[in-house]
Amino acid sequence: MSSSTRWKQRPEGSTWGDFGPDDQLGRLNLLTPEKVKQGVAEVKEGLSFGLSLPLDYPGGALLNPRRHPPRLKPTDLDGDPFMNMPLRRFDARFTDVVCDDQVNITLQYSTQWDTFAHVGSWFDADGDGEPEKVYYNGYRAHEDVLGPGDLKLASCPCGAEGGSYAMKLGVETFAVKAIQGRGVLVNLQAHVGNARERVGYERLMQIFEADKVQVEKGDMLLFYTGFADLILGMDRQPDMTVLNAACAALDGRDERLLQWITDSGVAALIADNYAVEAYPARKPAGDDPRAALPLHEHCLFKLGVPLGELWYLSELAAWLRAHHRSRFLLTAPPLRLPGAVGSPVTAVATV
Ligand code: UVW
Repeated sequence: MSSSTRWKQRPEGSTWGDFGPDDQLGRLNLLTPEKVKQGVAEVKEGLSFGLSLPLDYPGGALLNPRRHPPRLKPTDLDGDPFMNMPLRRFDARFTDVVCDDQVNITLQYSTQWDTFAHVGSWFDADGDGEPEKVYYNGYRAHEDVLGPGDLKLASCPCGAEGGSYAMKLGVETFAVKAIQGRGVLVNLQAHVGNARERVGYERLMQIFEADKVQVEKGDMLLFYTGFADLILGMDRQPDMTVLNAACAALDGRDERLLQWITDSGVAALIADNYAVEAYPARKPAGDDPRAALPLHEHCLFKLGVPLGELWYLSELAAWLRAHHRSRFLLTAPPLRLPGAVGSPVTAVATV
C-alpha cells in the first residue's frame, strides 16, 4: 500500500507524514550528526556504564504472564549437542573443543526497546468512517505487521506458519539508524523514593527545576526510578505486591505531560521501570473509548518516539548525581533482527 493510500487523515497531535510519507523512524530522525556530536561533547571522563539488566531478570512470568525468561540450549548436529564437543570426534587429529548455543527469548522480557509496531490503535486512517488497525504513519495491521493467519506471512522472510513479522516498523530499522546521541537522565528516585507515584507534568517540571535538568529537541530522555534495582534485589523471584506499589512511573493520562513530550522534541523516552508509564493507567472520567496505555499510544502510535523499558540505570544515575550532571553520550542500538517488534538492548552511557 502506498503512502497516499495508507492514510487520508492522521490522528490529532500526531507527526505522521512530517518525516516523510514512508518514514519508519519517527523522532529518531532527530538523531542527526549534530546531535551525535552534542552527545560526544559530554564525554569528559571516558567512563562507560552498561545499561542492561541480566536478561534473565525480572525472573519468572509474574511481571507479564506472556513473557518468559530466556532458555538456552546447545545447537546440535544429528542429535549430538554441541556443548564441550571435541572435534576429534570428526577427525582424530583435531584438538578443538566447541560450544555453540541457541536461545528461545521473549524479546521484551527484560531491558528492551519497544518499536512502533509494538502498539498501534483502532483509528479511521482512510477517512471512510470505519476505524482500522493501524500503526505509526498509517502502516497497517495484517498488511505491514503480520501475525498468524495473515496470508502475506507465507512470502515474508520468516515464512513460518503461526509466526509473526513486521514487514514495516520492525526493530531492524532502529538498528540501522544505530540510536546514538545525547542522553539526559532525570533522577526521579531521588525525589520520589521507592513508593509508587504517578509523575505528571507539574511534578516533572519541579524535578527538572530542582535538579537543573535541561532537555532539548532530539535528546533521549531517561528516567531513573529505582524499580530495576528492586527487581535485581529480588533474585529472579519478583514480589509483585512490592513491585505493584513501587517507584515513580509517568502518568500517561496527564494531557499536559503528553503535550510536553510533543513540544519538547525528545527523540526517545527510557526508564528503568516496567512500562515508562504507570500501568494500569489512571481511570479517566467518563466511558469513552481510550487507550489502556496512553503514553504508549502517544509515543509509539502518534509521535514516533521509541520507548525503552527495564533499563539498568542505577550506577549511571548515582555517578551523574554525585557529579552534578545529567547529560552523556548514549549508544543504544537494538538487535538487527528483521521483523521483530521489540528487542533487548545493551545500551552504553559514556560520561
Ligand atoms: C506493557 O505491557 C504494560 O508495556 P510494554 O508492553 O511496553 O512492556
